[in-house]
Amino acid sequence: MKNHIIVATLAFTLLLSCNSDKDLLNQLNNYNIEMESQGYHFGDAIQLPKEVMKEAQSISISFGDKETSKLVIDPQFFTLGDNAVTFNITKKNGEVLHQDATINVFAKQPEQEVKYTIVKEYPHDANNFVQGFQLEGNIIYESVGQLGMSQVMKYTLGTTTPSAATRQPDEIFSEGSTIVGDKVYQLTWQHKKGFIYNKADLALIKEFPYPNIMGEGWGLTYDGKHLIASDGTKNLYFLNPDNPSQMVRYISVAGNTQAYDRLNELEFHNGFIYAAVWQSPMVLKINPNNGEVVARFDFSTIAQKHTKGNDDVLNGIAFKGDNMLITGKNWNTIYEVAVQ
Ligand SMILES: [Ca+2]
Repeated sequence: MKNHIIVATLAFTLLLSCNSDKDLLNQLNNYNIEMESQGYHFGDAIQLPKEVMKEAQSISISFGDKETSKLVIDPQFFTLGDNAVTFNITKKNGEVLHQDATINVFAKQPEQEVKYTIVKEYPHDANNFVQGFQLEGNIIYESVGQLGMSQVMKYTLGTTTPSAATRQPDEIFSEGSTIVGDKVYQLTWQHKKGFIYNKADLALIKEFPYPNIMGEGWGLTYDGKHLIASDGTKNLYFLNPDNPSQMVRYISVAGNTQAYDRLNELEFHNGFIYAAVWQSPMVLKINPNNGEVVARFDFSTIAQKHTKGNDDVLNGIAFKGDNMLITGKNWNTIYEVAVQ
């Protein structure tokens, strides 16, 4: 009889403990879900529910290979945008509970919504699945994607016939491109390598492997010092043009109320990075120092005319003086827009 009581008591205690662990994790989960939409800013304290704090001997947050016991949004550990973390809660009885969460860190200032007017329209070859797009003088340099159709080309704005073009092998899917001095650099999607061409005739000079951190190649631009590449995440990578396999630094991108990822075609202009967002009619203007989105262009009225499915999306940004040129994958038009 006595044994039965002991067993029953133990089972009951275990059950209580399990229930309280479950409650604790539920509390933490509700809090994390609420904070995911609200987001944090750098320097904010992470104020976990008091029920969690009361039960905890210590709490740490781990991020893959990094771990901190400071409950503060410290830029040493967190990046702008979404951060996949695990909360590790050591209870007073020594038991350790874990819970995964997404912590969003947002930009301090709201994005400015920029108005624009269409100044002029130019033809764009609707066969071109545009992945890289830049204007120099009156010449468009364009990288065209799709297997079996990938190439780099140049043509005069207002025409669609290339004055030079170089095809890639059939297995290559071309991505972003940019001009650096007398060369053109071009990324590939999943081959983890890029090409360098002679700008004058687009003759291939050499290839280079990506730095390991880049999963794929998406967009590419040049700020006068570094190549800036996107890989479909929230990150932009600054590469040394003399050795593009070397990453100098990277930034993560976010706005004031939302994280952005799938950053695609890029353009550097007057101290800011402009980025298309894959499958969105939005162009972001990004501070290259910290990744904060300072302004946003909503091109949905233009994109609606051309986007019928998932592929034919806005993806070309160039500048003609201070006017922006925009086009998209398989669009038949390049738009010159004056922005405020
Ligand atoms: Ca561009």
